[in-house]
Amino acid sequence: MYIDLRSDTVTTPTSSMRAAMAAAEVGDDVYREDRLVQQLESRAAQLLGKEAGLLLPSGTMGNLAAVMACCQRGDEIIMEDQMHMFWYEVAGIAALAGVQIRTVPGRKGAITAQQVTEAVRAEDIHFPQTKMLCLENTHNRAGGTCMSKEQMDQLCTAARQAGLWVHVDGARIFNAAVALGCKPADLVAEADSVMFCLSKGLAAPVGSLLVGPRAFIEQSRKCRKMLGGGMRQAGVLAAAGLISLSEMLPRLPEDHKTAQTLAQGLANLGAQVDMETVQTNMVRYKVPVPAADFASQLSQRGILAGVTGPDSIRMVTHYQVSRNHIETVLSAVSDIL
Ligand code: TLP
Repeated sequence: MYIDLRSDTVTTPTSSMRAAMAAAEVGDDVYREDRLVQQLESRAAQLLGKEAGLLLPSGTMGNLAAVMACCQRGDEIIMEDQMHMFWYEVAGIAALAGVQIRTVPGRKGAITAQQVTEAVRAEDIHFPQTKMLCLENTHNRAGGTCMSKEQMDQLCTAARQAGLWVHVDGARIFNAAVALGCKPADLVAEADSVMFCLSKGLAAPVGSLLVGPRAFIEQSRKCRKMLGGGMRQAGVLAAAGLISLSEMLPRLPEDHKTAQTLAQGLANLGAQVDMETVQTNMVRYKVPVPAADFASQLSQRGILAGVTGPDSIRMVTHYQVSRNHIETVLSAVSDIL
């Protein structure tokens, strides 16, 4: 068995999830007859203080459905230039929604209200219309960093003044809330819609939720269908998702502690870690050897890490990574470096 630190997406369902999945009573969710899906959607909405929720197969589809529900083809949306929606969603926003992304440079994943105001297009025959501001919390490429409630609120105020919709890619929003010591609903109180993933640190096998106002969610439901994401007996997935929220969410602080121990240890061994960015369950760092060689030497020792650049590595902690595993990882890194 490998110690797999490539991502928290690698987590496998817990035994209580498997039992709940086996026992799940299901219906056809396109006919809106799956009670477990409905239960999960309303629980998700309630946790984030929004009216309604929608279960989707992936975070990528959740973000895309949100953009499609809000924008017309030819519209423009604003986001920080390292966001997942810009880097890793196969340009679906351009190719499928027909929407242009306007990027703004950030600092550790955050942009300022002034940058938002300046990026909004004026009324001009030549310009697209700005429709949306997208934010990412926690921020993946910045190393799992959090934007505080104050930062989020300021950005939402600037967006609202310009008549923009605010969508949060909150794939790991509960990690952010834990790290900030803030209620998840408070953190996103001023945002219009939020996507979060069950299939990352929350360990469900499949699934993401989009939450927001009821009319928006109904529009997103149509977009999900158009994208081929209408699911039938999805209650087997919702059963696992409900356990993600009840059993896995409260243990996220453990992953943050393991990530701290890992990051400190790596820094002591000469890896270049910006400790300021180690706020949740991710550790991004640079190594003084080619990252691909480093990762392959780790894998020979039974450890998997993500190669994120010529000299950059990402490690993500999750419920299948224990304190003992971290010791094993640090001793392997010590051997290699
Ligand atoms: N992130 C994955 C990879 O795609 C990079 C990972 O291993 O971290 N938003 C954010 C912030 C994400 O980190 C991810 C997945 C998504 C959206 C997309 O979710 P899925 O994989 O469910 O489409």
